[in-house]
Amino acid sequence: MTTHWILGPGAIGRLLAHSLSPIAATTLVGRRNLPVLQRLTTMEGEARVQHLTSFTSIQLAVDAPEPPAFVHIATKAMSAEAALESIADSLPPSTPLVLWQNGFLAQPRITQAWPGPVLCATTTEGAYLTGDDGVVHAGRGHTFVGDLHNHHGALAEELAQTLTQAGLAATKVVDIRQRLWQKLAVNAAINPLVALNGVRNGELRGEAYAGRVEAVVKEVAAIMLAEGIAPPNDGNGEGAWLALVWQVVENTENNKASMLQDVEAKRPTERGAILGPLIESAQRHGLECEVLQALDDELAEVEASF
Ligand code: KPL
Repeated sequence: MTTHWILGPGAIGRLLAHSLSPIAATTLVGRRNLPVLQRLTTMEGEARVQHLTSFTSIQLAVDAPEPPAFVHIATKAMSAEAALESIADSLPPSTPLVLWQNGFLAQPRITQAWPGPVLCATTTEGAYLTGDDGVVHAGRGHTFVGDLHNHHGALAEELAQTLTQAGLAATKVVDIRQRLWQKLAVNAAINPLVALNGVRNGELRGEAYAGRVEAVVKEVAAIMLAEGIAPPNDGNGEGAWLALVWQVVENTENNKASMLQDVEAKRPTERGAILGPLIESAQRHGLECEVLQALDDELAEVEASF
């Protein structure tokens, strides 16, 4: 049995742990211990209770269990590097990491800093927590796995097969950088606006917000072009990006986006991982980013008030 450590027992982390544990030795690693008996509510509405091992990073350092085959980092983007740091002394530096973050902040930094292989995963699986001992698998999606420099294709294939066997359909890809930026582009057009205005995704179609969505997409499309990120669905420039954004808004019209959930819970948002790389890229390429900068400033103000 291969061993997987899952750092960050949030919704995706616990969904991963529940899915992998019948086929692999799985350990959740967090800042505190969780109840040993954990409940997964499946897509079919079935409740499945499993015994999941959880450790704190301090316990890992003391107990020195056998090194894992994979370490999944499933924290929020802003916490990924600190989370890795907290267990780095318990890991051989050749250990493969799998990064599950949104945006494009942790991925390039950790890929550069970590001596072993670093895979990135982007997923459309939907899950939410129901307290310390429960997670609901709310939407079946697909996961794409690859590494930023395409040096670890065999490992990405092995992981994709393992995830698929665990019930989370996954595919190895050679364009994970493109996919991460595409997701970031969509997130940038939806998340800040809904978080700042306290509305569900579908409301962005209304008169009050649609123009602002278009203004964000205009800046984002120019940045994507400069970054060499192909427009979605073999489309053309700004129009293709806008069409994708409206498609996602429609598909997720009743969603409370993750950034809105963060603001409501007075948690730091992922603006640094979503707006940050876009603003940095715009500045590097001499492109306009006033709209993105204004959203980032407004979110910074909101966070400062927590
Ligand atoms: O991924 C999302 C999020 O909530 O972070 C979107 C696409 C905005 C859907 O809610």
